[in-house]
Amino acid sequence: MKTALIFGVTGQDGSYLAEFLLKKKYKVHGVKRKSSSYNTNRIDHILETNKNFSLHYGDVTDAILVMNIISRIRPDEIYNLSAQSHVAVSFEIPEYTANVDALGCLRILEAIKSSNLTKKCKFYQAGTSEMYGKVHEIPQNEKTSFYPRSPYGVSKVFSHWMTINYREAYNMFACNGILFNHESPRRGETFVTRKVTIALSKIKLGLQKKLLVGNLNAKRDWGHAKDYVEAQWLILQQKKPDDFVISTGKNYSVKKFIDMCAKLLDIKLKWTGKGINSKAFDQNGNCIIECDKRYYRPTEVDILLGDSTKAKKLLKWKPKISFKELVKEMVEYDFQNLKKTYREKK
Ligand code: NAP
Ligand code: F7E
Repeated sequence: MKTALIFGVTGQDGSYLAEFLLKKKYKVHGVKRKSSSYNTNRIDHILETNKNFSLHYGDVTDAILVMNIISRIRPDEIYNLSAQSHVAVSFEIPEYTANVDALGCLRILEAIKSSNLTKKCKFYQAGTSEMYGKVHEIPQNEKTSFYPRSPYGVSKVFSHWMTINYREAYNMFACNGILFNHESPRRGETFVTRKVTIALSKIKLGLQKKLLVGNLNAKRDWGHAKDYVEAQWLILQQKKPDDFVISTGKNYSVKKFIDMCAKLLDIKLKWTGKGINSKAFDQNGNCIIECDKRYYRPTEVDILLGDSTKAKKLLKWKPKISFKELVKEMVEYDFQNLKKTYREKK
């Protein structure tokens, strides 16, 4: 029975990866942060039912804890999914973001080395398309150079190179996944996709009047988190440690995402204006979407599009869930959930 340790298990990907590994008969350990309110809602269903799943308090900003957890569990595989993962927030708390997203990875790598686990333990680092930032070429592949545009992106570049350095210096099985945006009904509520599916569902149910957004023209290569955690596992099952781009190869604008959600909810949108003056009206003539400068970033990543040819060839990986199916699943989940909560309250 293999043992896996997941940093960031309470997050979107952590929860899907834990489910995936438990199905593969792994013993799964996860690290959760101490918080004053419950933060395990994405994994409660497995915590209650699976005896091969256990949680440990920890934080990647605490080197002693990281060291203690790793040396005690001595896992076969470590997935570092922990991060302050919100790009816009990283401009507000850059030093904290670097502490978690850059130094966090280094602390884990160093703990593997100090615990004499370099031969036994494989390591996965959750890299991101945000490292491409102001893109040097379209589409982006493993050889495309980085030009990060946020403290988040810069911190992830540090972790990317640190992972490669430990691989080369200490012969570790340490790999980077360079994952493009991936979403799901478990996506954090302040990322644009989930923010839109929740807000439009509430507007449809008469629980909210308006949705305020930022840059509608940004284009993202959006996949489903379930498909992407499978790729994370596959990366660690190869003969040699390596780095892989994981993406769908198709991109859509934020505006297109909103249009698709509105259509699924039978909201007929009529757009007026351009850029920050864009507005959308519903069939009753109510303005239900506006842009607000609060949601624009000091430096934006305008367009991302991944080329996963290497993953297709070596990992035999390709996304199973289409963009259309992803949007439908997210809209249906939020609409039905909100409808139920609203009815129960009434
Ligand atoms: P997420 O939902 O924001 O989850 C982040 C996880 O990290 C949560 O479990 C969070 O714990 C934990 N965490 C935050 N600070 C920590 C700290 N100081 N010590 C230990 N754990 C900490 O992110 P996600 O969407 O699942 O993404 C997983 C990873 O992939 C992240 O590293 C992200 O940067 C990266 N990534 C994501 C995408 C994407 O599109 N989703 C694309 C590329 C790369 P709490 O629950 O307590 O906050
Ligand atoms: O923004 C624009 C925003 O916050 C997507 C993280 O998982 O994926 C994620 O980062 C786009 C950006 O995700 C709003 O300006 C417009 O262009 O959903 P997001 P992200 O920044 O792409 C990458 C791969 C990661 O690694 C990250 O961890 O949408 N946008 N209006 C908005 N974004 C937000 N959040 N809110 C808005 O109102």
